[in-house]
Amino acid sequence: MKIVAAKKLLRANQKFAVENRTNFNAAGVFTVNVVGSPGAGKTTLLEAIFGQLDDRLAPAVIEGDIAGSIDAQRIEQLDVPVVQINTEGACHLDATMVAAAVEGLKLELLDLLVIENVGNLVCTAGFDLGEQLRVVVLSVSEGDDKIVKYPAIFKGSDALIITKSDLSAHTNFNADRVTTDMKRLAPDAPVFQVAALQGEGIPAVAQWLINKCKAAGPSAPGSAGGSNPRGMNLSPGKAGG
Ligand SMILES: Nc1nc2c(ncn2[C@@H]2O[C@H](COP(=O)(O)OP(=O)(O)OP(=O)(O)O)[C@@H](O)[C@H]2O)c(=O)[nH]1
Ligand SMILES: [Mg+2]
Repeated sequence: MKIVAAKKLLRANQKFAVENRTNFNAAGVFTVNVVGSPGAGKTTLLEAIFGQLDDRLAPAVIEGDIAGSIDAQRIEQLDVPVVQINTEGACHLDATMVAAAVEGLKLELLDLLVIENVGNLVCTAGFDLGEQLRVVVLSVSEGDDKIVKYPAIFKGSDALIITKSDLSAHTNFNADRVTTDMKRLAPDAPVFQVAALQGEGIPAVAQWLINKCKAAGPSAPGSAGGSNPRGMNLSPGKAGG
């Protein structure tokens, strides 16, 4: 019987993640890994953001789901290029899946590539996909104790987006507690609150993303950087969270 240690798998993933990041950098594409529980509101958030980007960024999406293409169809309706990955049981994307999906996109035409990971607060924490940013989504109906109970995914994220704030009054969710817990684990990560269906809080998130794209390198968002490298940080980033 052959036993492959988890550490070896993570090391192999890291190699592909570094390659992905190098490719994204060379193509001038800023890449964001969106993680969160099933149903936290990840796709709805993307729909709302894309609705407010106008022509300021040229986006594309990789959708990760265990099965089906419901989310990819939603993104396609916005005329945003999208590739669906079906993990067929795996509870997270890995860097090789992303590398395969990227073959279905014209990276050189893009400014922003959003990867919506499989809905999961645990498995997704350990796998660097080659992204420049990881954003974690937490909806108010999930409870305000999640940062304490699932610290790795929050600690390894560059921003927290609290979703479904329109439902707050119907829950005992304490946004101050969540913000304090997040600041303890990831002091530099901004915390946003949105009600994506209503569009509330979305302009701030969209502007933050645009600023991050701009700060990543010399290619102006909207100009789809071509072969101009953005000079992004090629360090291994978020693995092993
Ligand atoms: N009230 C309210 N409902 C929301 C909001 N955002 C999302 N929802 C609802 O929450 C449900 C799940 O939203 P999705 O965006 O599909 O969630 P997801 O995180 O992409 O789900 P998976 O991809 O399956 O993990 C849908 O019924 C949405 O309409 C919001 O801001 N307010
Ligand atoms: Mg989704």
